[in-house]
Amino acid sequence: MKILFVRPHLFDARAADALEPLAFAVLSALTPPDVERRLCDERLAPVPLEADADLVAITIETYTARRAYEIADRFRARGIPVVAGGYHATFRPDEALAHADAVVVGDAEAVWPAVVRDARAGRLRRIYQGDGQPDLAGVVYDRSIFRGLDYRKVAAVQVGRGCRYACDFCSIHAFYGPHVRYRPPEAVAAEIAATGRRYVLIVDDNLFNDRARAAAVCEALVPLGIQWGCQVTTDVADDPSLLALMARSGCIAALVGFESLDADNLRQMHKAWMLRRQDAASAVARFHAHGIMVYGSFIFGYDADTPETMARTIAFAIRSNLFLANISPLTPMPGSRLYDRLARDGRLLYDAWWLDPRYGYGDVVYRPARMTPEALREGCRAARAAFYGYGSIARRLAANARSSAHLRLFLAANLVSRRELGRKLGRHLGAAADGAAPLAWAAVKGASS
Ligand code: B12
Ligand code: SF4
Repeated sequence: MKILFVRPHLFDARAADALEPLAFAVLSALTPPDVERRLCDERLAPVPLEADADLVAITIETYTARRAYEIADRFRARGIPVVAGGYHATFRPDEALAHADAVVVGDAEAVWPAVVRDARAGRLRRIYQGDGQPDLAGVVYDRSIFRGLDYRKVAAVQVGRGCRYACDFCSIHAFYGPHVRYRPPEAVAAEIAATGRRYVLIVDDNLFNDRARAAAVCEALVPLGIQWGCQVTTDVADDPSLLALMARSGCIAALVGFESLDADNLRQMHKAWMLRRQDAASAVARFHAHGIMVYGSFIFGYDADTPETMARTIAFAIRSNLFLANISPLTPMPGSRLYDRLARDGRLLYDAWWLDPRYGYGDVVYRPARMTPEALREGCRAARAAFYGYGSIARRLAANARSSAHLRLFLAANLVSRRELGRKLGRHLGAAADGAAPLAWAAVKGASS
């Protein structure tokens, strides 16, 4: 039996920020050894639509759904069954089933062996309900599936799943609920050591779910001599000893979800707990004091936002010498409370923006309270242009370049972000809109890097 794993991109084009998609390392480890398996990541190479396979297993995120369905349709037209999984397939299984023979809802660990067995026997079920809470202690990530693929030289590693918070807009809470699970720190350290990589991204959505566990992970990383990045909530900044331990174990950069500088917005996001903490500027200063660069995440478009609040926020991001900034218009993801609220209030501009051919990356898909959708979209564009302008990069570089490692990472990440944004903004999801272009991008346009 041959399984083709497919990781679609947002469009039929290449991406410069592709990291190893761990979902396939998990699926590969769960697949019986006599099954031939191969991963195609559309961000690196075109999908081999003519490939010989007995089963196609495709991962679907909301932004990649349109493209994933195009690819799935092509394989199914050749009589090859398709199984879908991942965030979007979990939130919209019925939609996915219009393009796939089977959908795995939730985590795959508990059901993937049954999917392979049923596919072999030619009797796939429509829905496989993953056990929401597989024990992460036993999860194996088979990285041999990435062999020969030209990913960035950064090992993506997972320490745990879930988040203790429940932000209104977040897919993580919608996917995992209130449960947080962890891998043993020594298993994480052993996996990192086996990759031989010097640079590591811990992909957890919040590494700071549990102080003792976060500290244990850092302790396990110290002997490895690696440099690593992670995602954390701002409350880490209240804990100087943990910041010091993070730095000692090689943490060089952290993505921090500030989301908004406005108290009413934070309340509406269910992030009121942040108001009891120190302000954003002093949080950034504390990370910097330990040599940890700060990648700030900001969402514009909650009800208190206006063009002025956006301008003020981006001035803060530049003045605070953030390493990177993720600046997004509020985008309701299916499954989130935000999506349901905006739908209920009749504020959505599209029924399912991720499938709508009018939607372009970075567009606003709902009616903001205090400005037009266009003003919000343009405000975000202006904010990104200001933050990733060469003047801002030079200023922020001077403040962040404490070592040659900081300097290299800062420059590479800022230049890639600047370029990727230029490529993505306004672009329609899925294959080229005119329908004339073939699905596989390589033959199409020198759009790749
Ligand atoms: C690292 C990361 C990135 C990295 C790179 C990802 C990569 N591999 O190259 C970067 C920074 C580039 C990135 C970019 C983006 N990301 Co991202 N990313 C992540 C993150 C933090 C970790 C992914 C991961 O490795 N997970 C670990 C694996 C093991 O978990 P998993 O993928 O969920 O897989 C399990 C199940 O879902 C299931 N499963 C998954 N796929 C399949 C397929 C089949 C066939 C089966 C059976 C099962 C199955 O089984 C797996 C094992 O149980 C996730 C959050 C998260 N915790 O997953 C966000 C996340 C996936 N990203 C998200 C988003 C929105 C984006 C962007 C669109 C952001 C943007 N606005 O541009 C971009 C575009 C990505 C793209 N090009 O397609 C959202 C997706 C939400 C949604 N509803 O779809 C997430 C969930 C973050 C969030 N907080 O909401 N991302
Ligand atoms: S803190 Fe981050 S990961 Fe946790 S629920 Fe909020 S946005 Fe999601």
